[in-house]
This record gives sequence, structure tokens and C-alpha cells, in this order.
Amino acid sequence: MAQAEQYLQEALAAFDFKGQVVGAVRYGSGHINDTFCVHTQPGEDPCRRFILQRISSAAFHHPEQVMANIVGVTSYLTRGISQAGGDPERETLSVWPTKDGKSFYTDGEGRAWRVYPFIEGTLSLQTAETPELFAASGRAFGRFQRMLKDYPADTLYETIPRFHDTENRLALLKAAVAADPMGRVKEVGPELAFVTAREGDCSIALQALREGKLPLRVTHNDTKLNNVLMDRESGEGVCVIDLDTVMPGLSINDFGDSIRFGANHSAEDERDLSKVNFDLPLYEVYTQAFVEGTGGALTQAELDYLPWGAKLMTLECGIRFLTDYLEGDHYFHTQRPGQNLDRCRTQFKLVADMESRWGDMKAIVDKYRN
Ligand code: ADP
Ligand code: GN1
Ligand code: MG
Repeated sequence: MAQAEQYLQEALAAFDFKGQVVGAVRYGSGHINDTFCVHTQPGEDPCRRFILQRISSAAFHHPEQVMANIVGVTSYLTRGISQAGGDPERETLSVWPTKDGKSFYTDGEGRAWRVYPFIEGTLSLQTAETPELFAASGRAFGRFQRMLKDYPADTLYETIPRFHDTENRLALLKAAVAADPMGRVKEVGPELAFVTAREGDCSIALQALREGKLPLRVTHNDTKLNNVLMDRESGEGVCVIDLDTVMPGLSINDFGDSIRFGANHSAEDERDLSKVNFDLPLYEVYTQAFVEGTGGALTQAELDYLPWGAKLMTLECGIRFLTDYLEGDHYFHTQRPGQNLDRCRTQFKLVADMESRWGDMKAIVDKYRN
């Protein structure tokens, strides 16, 4: 498969940026898409930036469905934000069409490219630098769920089938172990034992869904801290981005994925596990902010299951990193050998930490019940 750079000029030519393109450079720290920042010079006006992305074909087999979801959701958000007196150009992504009016361009290799205006004056953080910033991200993700509360869920495509189906993630890990295409299974005995000891946990949220205890909502499904843009001046969450996986899901997973990534002080691929520690005070600020952001919409059962959301998203993500490591690192972008295994290990360390603070995690939710 070609490097994105090989098709970059062709993709740039497919969009009318209303100014001369003066450069396009790799941008951001996403694990999935190929992201470029495009600099343009519109005549005498100040230069303007755009985000150009080649959508990952490993993750998304139907980019037209991804884009149909995003056009639907961002148009809906634009209307809601305008009605509430906000600024839709800053508070939601908007799709910048191709020269022939489409939501994406397909290159000579069949790969999909899209453009968003760059949201200026914001930051995408890799770690929660302060509790206030982490709280701001929680309010933004909670608010995002609230704004989409009445969105017609049946119009959304399932862009990655069974995305947070933890039982299926476990089955895919087992299949990778059985196939062992890279001969790496021998290196991961302790990690596989860690998963085996928690097989039953993989059914907890799904079982609650099957029993009707937890409702399906329109959720984001990838609520990493770096998927919300924060205002550089005020530190408030401005815009939730990375909308590829917006689809029906569980609110506890949106909560949980944020905790997985943000309630610690280490990089996701940290090799020194002594530095990887679940931070209960950060969990607390996020819990309060997320519950506030959802505007009291969470049911008592959803509140009960929030700690499970945190633990299961972390366990599931570790399982996914491990599976990709065993399969040869085709899904998550890597910059060095062994990175996906290192990522898996940080996740499992965080799971073990959460287990040792389980009573505290539940007590914190109880403190912020409405
Ligand atoms: P991935 O799915 O690979 O994570 P994202 O859509 O999250 O891709 O984009 C990667 C990064 O690009 C983000 O973390 C953010 O830093 C930046 N980014 C994406 N969209 C915008 C935008 N409209 N304005 C400013 N920065 C953006
Ligand atoms: C990916 O796209 P990005 O980098 O925000 C992944 C998430 C994982 C995360 C782990 C579509 O998120 O599910 O939790 O990496 N996104 C997809 O860092 O698979
Ligand atoms: Mg992202």
C-alpha cells in the first residue's frame, strides 16, 4: 500500500482551498488516519489552514459510510450550536467539499481523502496537563453526548462493526494467538495470562446491554483527550473532533475511554511501567465534569456502570494493541518495533491499578450522582 505522500498532490488538487496551497505537512498524533495540515495563502488575506486526511483503510472499509455519518452529525450540530447562540465554525467540525461537491475524494488507489477547516486558537493535548483541562475535556464529551441525544440513531452506519464489543475483541485476540503469523506469541505469555484471568469481565457491559439495563445512545466511541480541541486562552473544550466512530454505543464507554487515556501521567506507550499509575484525583475531576456535561441525562444504571466503563475500555484497548502486535502492527500506526506491545502493557498496568482502587472508584461516582 502506498504512503499517503504519494497521492498528496493529487488529493490537494481535488479541493478548492480558495487560495494558493503553500505547503502540506504531516500533523498530529492520531493512530489511525494520515493527517496533514495544509497552509494556504488566499490573495492579500491572512493565510488559512486546513486539515487534510486520508482515511485509514485498515480501520474503515466503507469510507462513504463514515463520511455520510459525519456530514449528518456535523450538519445537525451546526444547527444546534447556532440555535444556542454558539459559533459553529469553532464548536464543530465541518466538511469542506471537493471541487465537484462531494464530501471526500477517492485517489487513484481507491483511498478516501477529506478536508476540514483548521480550528485555530486551540490545542490537542497528549496528557492532562492540569486537572482543570481534564475536567474541561469531560464537560466537552458529556455535552457532545447531550447535543446528540435526539439524533436519529437509526440513520447512522456502524462504521466499524462491533467496535466496542469486548467479547468479540477477546475472540479476535484468541484467533491471532492461534494463527501467530509473526511468531510473537512466545513473547506475550504474561499478557495472555492477564487477559485469561479477566475473560468474564469482557461480558459485563454487553450483558447489561442485552438485559436492557444500559441504553444504546449516540456516542463518540473514541474519547481520547487529544480528540477534543481546547481553547488556548481559556482552557475550555471547544470542539470534539475525530468523528469517524460516532454511532450507537454505550455512554459508559465514552466515559471509560477518556479515563483510560487521561487519568494518568504517562504516555500510552511508556516502557517504564513504574511511571504508569492510575490517578484517582483525575478520575474524580473527570467524573464530576462528564456527569455535569451530560446534563443529568445518565440513568442510575449508567452511573453504576461508569467504573466498569473505565476498566473495560482500558482492558479492551490493551487487548486490541496486543492483537495488532501479534498480527504484525497493521491497524495502529507505530513509530518503533514493539510499540503496540508497550501500549498493551501500559493498559494492563492501569487495569490492575483500577482493580485495586475499585471501591474508591464506585464511591466517587456516588458522590456525583444527581
Ligand atoms: P486519528 O483518527 O488518526 O486520531 P484525528 O481526526 O483525531 O485522526 O486527527 C489527528 C489530529 O489532527 C488531532 O489529534 C488534532 O491534533 C488534529 N486535528 C484534526 N482535525 C482538526 C481540526 N479541524 N482543527 C485542528 N486540528 C485538528
Ligand atoms: C485510536 O484515532 P485515534 O488515535 O484517536 C483508536 C481508538 C483507540 C486509540 C488508542 C478508530 O484512536 O479506538 O482507543 O487509538 N481509533 C480507532 O490510542 O480504532
Ligand atoms: Mg484522533
